[in-house]
Amino acid sequence: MTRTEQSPTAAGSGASATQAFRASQPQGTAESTSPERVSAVVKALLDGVHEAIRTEQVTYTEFQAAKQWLIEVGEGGEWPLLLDVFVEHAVEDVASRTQRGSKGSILGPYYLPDQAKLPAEATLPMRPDEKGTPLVFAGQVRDAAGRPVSGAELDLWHADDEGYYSGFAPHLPEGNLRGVVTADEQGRFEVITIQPAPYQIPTDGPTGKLLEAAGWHPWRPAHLHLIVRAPEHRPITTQLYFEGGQWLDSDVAGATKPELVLNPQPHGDGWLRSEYDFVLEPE
Ligand code: MBD
Ligand code: FE
Repeated sequence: MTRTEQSPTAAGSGASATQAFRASQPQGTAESTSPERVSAVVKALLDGVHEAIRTEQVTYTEFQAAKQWLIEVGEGGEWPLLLDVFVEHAVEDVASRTQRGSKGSILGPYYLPDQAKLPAEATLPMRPDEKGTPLVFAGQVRDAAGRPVSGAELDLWHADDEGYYSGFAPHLPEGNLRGVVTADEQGRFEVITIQPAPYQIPTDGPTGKLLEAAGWHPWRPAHLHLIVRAPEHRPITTQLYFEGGQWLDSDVAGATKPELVLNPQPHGDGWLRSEYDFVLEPE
């Protein structure tokens, strides 16, 4: 295949993200919501839309352009991307109000379940010639009382040195830079990977077109995604960023928090090493 045929497209990653989301969902969630709840939330949402239309005196031309654009969001499979970039941080903010333990962040559209199971000291699956600064990511999982959580799982995934995620870019092998690490007796883990690049929202899809039309940049700062879980503990979905990283103060997805910034140190031979501990609260 030529480079052009292999290049990730917005429509390609959108379709994959839509498919991954569908596969992750239990059936019947909408049916179990009471009419009172649906009415309250939808009314608040519509009130917000009507208010924006009146305040900004939105014209028919603009209304029809918005309709056209929304149709394209669906056709491009970009609902997961659009919602996770612009909306999920507010849902996570609400969820985090009842969460003690380590800080969480948004899941985003590129999680895939059932990745390679790895021991406490492991290297994430990567290509033999994987580009990027090697990074050792180590730490310990403890409970609210400070006791090690033996056998906790770290489900890890991140973009490569060009900002692409395996499973959502056809040129990358399945499972690249993804893995489920099981911590040791002491809740400790030490994972070798590479430092990811910042992520750019595809500019050739409807989300990218909106960003361009609004004059907003399409970037997320470089980040690691994690779900940390253990039996009888509330799982933590989070992201870790890199001190001094570009876009850290202007994440397009609004998903950074000061507690989630790593400060990797030189570890010899051009490698970096960073430690981060997690605290899980009881379920
Ligand atoms: C990402 O990599 C991501 O983490 C989020 C939340 C949205 C788009 C791309
Ligand atoms: Fe991401």
